Amino acid sequence: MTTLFDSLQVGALALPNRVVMAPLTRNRASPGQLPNDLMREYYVQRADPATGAGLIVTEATPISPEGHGYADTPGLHNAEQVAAWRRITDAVHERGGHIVVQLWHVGRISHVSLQPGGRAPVSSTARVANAKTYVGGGFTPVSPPRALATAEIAGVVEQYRQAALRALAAGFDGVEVHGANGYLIEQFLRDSINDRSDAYGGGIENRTRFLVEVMEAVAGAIGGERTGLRLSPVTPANDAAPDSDAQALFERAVERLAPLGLAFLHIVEGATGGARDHLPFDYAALRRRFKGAWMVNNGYTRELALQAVATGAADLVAFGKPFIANPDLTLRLRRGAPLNPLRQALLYGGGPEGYTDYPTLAEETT
Ligand code: 8OZ
Repeated sequence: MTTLFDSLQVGALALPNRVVMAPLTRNRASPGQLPNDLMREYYVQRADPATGAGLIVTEATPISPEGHGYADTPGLHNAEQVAAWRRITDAVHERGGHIVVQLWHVGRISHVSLQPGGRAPVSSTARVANAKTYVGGGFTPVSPPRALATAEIAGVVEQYRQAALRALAAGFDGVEVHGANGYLIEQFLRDSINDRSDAYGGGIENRTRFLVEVMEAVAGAIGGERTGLRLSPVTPANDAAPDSDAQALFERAVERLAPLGLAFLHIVEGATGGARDHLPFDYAALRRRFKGAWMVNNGYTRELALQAVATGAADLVAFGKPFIANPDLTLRLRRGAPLNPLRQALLYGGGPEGYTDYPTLAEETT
């Protein structure tokens, strides 16, 4: 019988176990949107395959200056950032770990103070989201966006392609495209947000066009075997109101990606960080349309995760909050050891406190 602790070949990645560290925004990058030594320590603490993640998915990482929507998130849009990430990927690999970078464009979930030239954020729509963003020191309502002109969209797709190439230059094992949680890709996918009348709006073929072009560009640049995608078909995150037919939309999206041979699909089940049964959705029907590794996420306990892999319902299970509070999460799951509680107030911004100071089991017993 297959267990959570067995190895798995995922595209080009030979993973030592099936416990994945989910992408987690922590807002601890340095000025210049640069990864730093503190972030390196945090990732290395979770990289040992004997105790930590079989695969680390980094925090969401903007592909371009316009892709930022929160203070102190690390970018992947210039050479300095590539060099800074390289110091992290080298250290993770030295520890025996595997790491992919999550490629992010926030679209309208941004604030003019974070945009180049103080300009409006870009989206599929000019309608403002009823959402807040973190601008350093606190949360503030997002700014009204500007709808991308049809002729501009190819340029954004090109930003994804360039970022994927930079990911390999930075030493990552691959990428996960962030298609979830109400950000730019979902702003194109859902008919509750996308109000365009060009080839990128209207019916399902048009609304899935941007996602498909992005995935073709990324997989075309670095190979489908190094490319994954995160989707959240029913999440309400960031004012993503339900699509009128989420089942048909996401089934068609996954069907259209089949020719790319993606390494994995990462699915947030239910409301991100909330109820797993937020709205009905047939995830198994989605999976039947995908040949690669199936990664599940959202509120998985040890019992749920063991069962998901044992029954074959999932190939990989991504843990978020438990990995923040437990650098040796895999060892703890293996042993059935208790988990450290999360210190919620220390999630976003700040220094080592609530970031690199969570103890391992070994540290607790010495
Ligand atoms: C929490 C805070 C800020 C950003 C997401 C990238 O929801 C995020 C995020 C989460 O995917």
